[in-house]
Amino acid sequence: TKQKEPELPLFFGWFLLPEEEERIKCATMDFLKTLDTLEAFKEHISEFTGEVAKEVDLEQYFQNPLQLHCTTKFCDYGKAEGAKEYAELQVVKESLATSYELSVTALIVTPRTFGARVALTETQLKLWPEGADKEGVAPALLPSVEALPAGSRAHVTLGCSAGVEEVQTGLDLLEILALQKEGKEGTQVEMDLGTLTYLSEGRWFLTLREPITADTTFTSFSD
Ligand code: 2AM
Repeated sequence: TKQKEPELPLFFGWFLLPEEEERIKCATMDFLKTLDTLEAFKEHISEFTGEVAKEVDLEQYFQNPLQLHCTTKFCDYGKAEGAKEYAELQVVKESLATSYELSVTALIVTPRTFGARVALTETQLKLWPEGADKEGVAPALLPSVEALPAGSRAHVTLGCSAGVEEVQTGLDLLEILALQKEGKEGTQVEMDLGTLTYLSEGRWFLTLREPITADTTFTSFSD
C-alpha cells in the first residue's frame, strides 16, 4: 500500500514569543517615529512619497505582519525547490519546537520594506538552507550576494508598504549589504540606538549599538 506523503508547511522559521514580539514592535516603532523627523531623512523624502516636501508617517506607511518571525525555509507546501529535502533533514526534525535566542544587529528601512537583520550563530546556521541567500536574487546582484557570508539574508520582516510582499525584505537587506561592502555609504547620523546610514534610493540602515535579543521557537507554519 502506498503511504500518504506527510504534508509540507508554507515555511519553517523562528517565531518570536508573544511578549518578545511586543517588546520588539515597541522598540522598532520608536525608531520609525524618530526617523521620519530627521532632517537627513526629510531630504530624501521624495523617494518614499514620490513628491518633494511632503511628509510621511512611517508608522502608517508600513503595514505590520501578523506574527514576527525569521524564515529559514519557504516551502510553499512543497512547491518550492528543496522543500522536502529541508523538512527531512535530521537537524530540522530535531530542532522543531525548541527554543532559540535570536540576535538583531541592525534595522533596515526602504520605500518597500522595514526589517530587522538577524545575526545567526553557528548552531542557528545549521538550520539555514544551503543557497537560501541567493534564492530569487536578480542576476545583476548575484555576484555580490555570493560574496557575502552564509545567512546574510536572515531577517525579521517588521512591515511592508502597500502592495509589497514580505519576501522583498530579504532582497532589500542583501542589496544594502552589497552596497555597504562596496563602500557606497552616504550620510551618517548618530542616533540613540546606533549609527544610521543612507545608501541611496531611499535605503536606510541602522547599525545597533547593542544587539536586541529575542526568544523564539523554531517551528513550521501553515496558513
Ligand atoms: P519574509 O521571511 O521575508 O518575511 C510566508 O510568506 C513567509 O515566507 C514570509 O515571512 C515571507 O517573507 C517568506 N517568503 C515568501 N516567499 C519567499 C521566497 N520566495 N523565498 C524566501 N522566503 C519567502
